[in-house]
Amino acid sequence: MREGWRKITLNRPEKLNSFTVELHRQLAAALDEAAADETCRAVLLTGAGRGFCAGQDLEEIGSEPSAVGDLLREHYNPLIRRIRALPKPVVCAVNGVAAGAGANLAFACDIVLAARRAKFIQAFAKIALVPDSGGTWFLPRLVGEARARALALTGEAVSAEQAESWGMIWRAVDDEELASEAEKLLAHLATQPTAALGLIKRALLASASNTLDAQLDLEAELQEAAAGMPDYAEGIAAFAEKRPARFTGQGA
Ligand code: LHQ
Repeated sequence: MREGWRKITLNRPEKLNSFTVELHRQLAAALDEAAADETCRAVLLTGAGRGFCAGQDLEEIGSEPSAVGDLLREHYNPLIRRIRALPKPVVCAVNGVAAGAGANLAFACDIVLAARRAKFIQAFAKIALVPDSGGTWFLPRLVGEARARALALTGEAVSAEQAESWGMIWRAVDDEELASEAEKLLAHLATQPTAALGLIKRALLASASNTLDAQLDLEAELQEAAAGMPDYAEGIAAFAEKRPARFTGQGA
């Protein structure tokens, strides 16, 4: 536990941190702990070794079609939902290759930094599967239909720099600066109005399926909730007094 934030490291470096059921269980538990810990105001997700995550461990996968579907329903889908619903920022530091569900796990996070050596690969078609873990939802929204279709259908790798210039990720950084840049960002987020940031995540999630009318109503509702929180009073006071705000991150 750092000062106000937690780091979660996928740790099967010899297999490029590909997912086994065990790794899923560990990650789910770590995310739940981070969610429950009031002193944790932001989460960093990264990988050990030279890769970020190579998706499903292809040596562990069952041969039954229903086993493939069950893996998604029992582990991958809850993972993506957990990250999107976590009411605090989740930063992903993509330290190396992100393939298959590993790429889409990164896209589920709120802010993605990537080392220049990292690559994003929709590896699914190469093994005659369909992008999962939200890939067919994230990609068109992140990079538009034309690029989403080509990436999903060819499985072509996208470099970190290309990913940044396409708006697929927030920023590509030099390999040796990834850890320090990520930590700087986490240290900043850990001082911010966490409960309000949680409401921002809720609004953005809802916008994907809302009409403008419904979204305007939701914004009014969430703004009212935010304005009832102590950090709002502190933000206004700090502005008036021309000093940095000292947010607690607490809700009402
Ligand atoms: C691996 C893996 C791996 C096991 C590297 N498994 N060992 C969910 C649920 C249900 C159904 C299916 O789908 C899903 C979601 C998915 O994610 S499906 C997509 C699964 N992932 C892939 O297809 C990617 C497979 N990996 C690769 O294409 C390459 O390894 C990449 C491009 C990621 C990296 O290439 P390199 O940098 O050349 O590394 P490498 O291939 O040499 O890998 C290093 C080691 O890691 C190697 O083991 P070894 O014992 O030979 O040193 C690989 O076998 C192992 N590894 N990915 N997914």
